[in-house]
Amino acid sequence: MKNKGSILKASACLCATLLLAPGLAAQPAAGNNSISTMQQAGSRPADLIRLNQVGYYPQQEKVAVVNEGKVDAFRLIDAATGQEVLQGKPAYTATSPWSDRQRSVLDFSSLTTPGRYLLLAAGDTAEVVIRPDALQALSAGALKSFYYQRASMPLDRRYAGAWHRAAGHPDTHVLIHPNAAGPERKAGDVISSPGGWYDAGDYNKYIVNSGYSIGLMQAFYRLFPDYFAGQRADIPESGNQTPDLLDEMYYNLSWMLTMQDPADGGVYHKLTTPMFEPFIRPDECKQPRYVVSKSVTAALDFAACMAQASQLFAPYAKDYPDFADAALDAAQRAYDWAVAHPDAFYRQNDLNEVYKPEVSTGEYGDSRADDEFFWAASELYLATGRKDYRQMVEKTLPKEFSPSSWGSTAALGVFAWLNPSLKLAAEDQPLADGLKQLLLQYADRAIEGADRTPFHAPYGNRADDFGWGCLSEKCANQANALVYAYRLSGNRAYLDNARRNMDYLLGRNATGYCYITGFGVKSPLHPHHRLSASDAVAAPIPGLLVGGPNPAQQDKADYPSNLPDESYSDTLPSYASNEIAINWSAALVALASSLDALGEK
Ligand code: G3I
Ligand code: 9MR
Repeated sequence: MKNKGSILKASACLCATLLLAPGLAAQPAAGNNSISTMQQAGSRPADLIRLNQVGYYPQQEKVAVVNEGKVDAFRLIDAATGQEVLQGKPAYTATSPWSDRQRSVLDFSSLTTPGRYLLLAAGDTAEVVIRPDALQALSAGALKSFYYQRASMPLDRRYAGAWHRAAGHPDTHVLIHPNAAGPERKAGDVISSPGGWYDAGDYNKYIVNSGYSIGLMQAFYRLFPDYFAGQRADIPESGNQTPDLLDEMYYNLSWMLTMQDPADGGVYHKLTTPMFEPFIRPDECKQPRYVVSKSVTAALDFAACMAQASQLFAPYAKDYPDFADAALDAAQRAYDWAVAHPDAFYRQNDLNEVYKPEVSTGEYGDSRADDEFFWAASELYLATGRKDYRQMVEKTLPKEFSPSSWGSTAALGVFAWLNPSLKLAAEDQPLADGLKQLLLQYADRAIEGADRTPFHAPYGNRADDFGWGCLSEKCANQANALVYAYRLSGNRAYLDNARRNMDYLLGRNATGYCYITGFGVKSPLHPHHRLSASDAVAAPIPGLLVGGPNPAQQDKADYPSNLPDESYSDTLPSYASNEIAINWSAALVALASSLDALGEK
C-alpha cells in the first residue's frame, strides 16, 4: 500500500500512547495486510468518549461526545510528550430521543496541528488522530474490499495478504432455472457466467445490487476524476493506465454482460444457489448455480450502469478495447427489453409456487420501476441524445430528492444530470436546474438543527434512521447527497454535515463502534460474512461497512439493546445488523473518497 510507511510509523509512536494510557487498545493497521498488527477491539477503563477513531483533517470541525453523565471540563494532551495542548468545557448537552440519557458534546476544533493526542474527560481517555491524509487509507481500503469480494478467481497473497484464498465458484457451468426458460434457452441449459463480486455475506450475485453499487461509485468517480486517477488500491490491475476504481468496476461489469440473454436483451435477475450456502469457503461450495427469471429492475439497473460505464471507459480503450461500445450496445438492448416488459417484477414467492427447485436467497424485489426508468433513461439520454430516452426522463421525473438505496435509484439519475463536467444543451438546462433545486432543498432539510443533536450529526436522530443497512442507506448516502450538494453550491454547511455523518460511522455514536472492519479502535470482529468466517484468519477482511443498528432484529440474534441506535450485535448470526454488502461498501467508497478528495476544504 502506498502509505504503508506512514502506518508503520504511526504504530511506532503508538507505543508512547499505550504507555500513557494503559487501557487503550492499539489502532489496527488499517489496510496493512499484516494481521499481527490487527488488534482486538479495545475496552477502555470507562468506555464513555465517542469520537472519530480513524482521523481528523487538521482544519476539520472536531467534536467528541461523552455518552453519559455530567461533564464539567475536558482536556487534550500530546500523546508523545504528555503536555497539555487544550482545555475546554462542553459546548452543549443534549438528551437522547429514546431515553433520558444526557450526552455532552465537546468541541476541540481549535486544535489543528497534525499529531496524536489523548482526550481526557469524565474519567475516560480516548485517542485523537489529526493528519492531513486522515481518510486516505480508509478510502483505498473501502475500494479494496471489492477485490476481496471477487468470485471465480484465486486471491493472491501479494494483494490479499493474510486473506489470500483459492478460487471458488467458477460459474462456467450455470443452469437456466425453469423460471428463466425461454424459446432459445431451455430449463437446464448451461451458460457460462464467471467473475463478478459476491453480493455480501452470501456467495450469490445479484444484478439489481450490482448495477446500483456500480452506479453509485461511478457517480462519485465522475465528481472527482482527478482524485481517482491518482488513487492506488493495490489490486492486480493497479499497474495499468486505468484508474483503480474503474478497474475494479470492470471486474463486475464484465460478469454483468454475461447475464444478458443475447436472444432478447433481457437480463437475469440473479445468479444463485437455491439456498444460502453454509459458512464454508468458496472452494468448498458444491450447490448448483442457476440464473433465474429476467426482471425489469435488473434490466434497468444494468442499462443505467452500462451506459454510464460506456462514457467513463471510453478514454481507457488501451486497457479495455471495445468495452465502451459493447457496454452502450448492451445498455440499449436491456433498456428496450424493459420498455417491452414494464411489469416484469421479480417475485420470488410467486415463482416458487410454480417452479422447482425453490429459491430462497436474497430477493432484491421491487414493486415500482419509475426510479429505475428515470436513472436508466437519464444515463442513456446523456450518452446518446436520443429523444425517446428524454421523453422517459420527463415521464418519470422525481418530485423530491431522497438519498439512493438499492431499491430507490432516482438519486443516481439526479446525479447524472448534475455531473459538473457535463455540457448540457440549452433546452436541457431547465430540467437540470429543477433537479438541482430538489437536491438543495433536501440538503437544507437534512442539516437543520444537526449541530444541537446528541451526536452532532444530521443522521441518527429519528427512529427510522435505523434499520437493515441503515449505516449506508441512511447515514452514508445522506452524507453523499450533501457532498454532491456542496459541489454544486459551495455551501460549506453541507460539507461539514457530510463529515459529521462520517464521524458517526467512525465512532461518534451510541455503541462506540467504528463500523468498518479493520479500522479504528473498536470495530466489528464477527461480521455475517462467509468469506471472513470461513478463512483461517481471526480478523475479518478489512474495509467493510456493516449494516448497522436495526431495531427490527429480523435475525433474532442476541442484541445488547432494543434502543434504535444501540440495536447492533457484533455476532456472526446477526445478518440483520452485522452483515456486509457491496451496496453498503459502495456508499462508503463514495463518501470516504469524496471527503478525502476534498481534504482540507
Ligand atoms: O422499508 C421498510 C420500512 O418502511 C420499515 O419501516 C422498516 C421496518 O423494519 O422496514 C423497511 O424494509 C426493510 C428493507 O430492508 C429496507 O431496505 C425490510 O424490513 C427488510 O427486511 C429489508 O431487508 C433487506 C434484506 O435483504 C432482506 O430482504 C435489505 O434491504 C437488503 O439490503 C438485504 O439484502 C441482502 C440480500 O437479500 C442477500 N445478500 C445479502 C444482502 C444484505 O443483507
Ligand atoms: O446468510 C444470509 C444473508 O446473507 C441474508 O442477508 C439473510 C437474509 O436474506 O439471510 C441469511 O441467511 C439466513 C437465512 O435467511 C435464515 N437462516 C439462517 C441464515 C444465516 O445463517
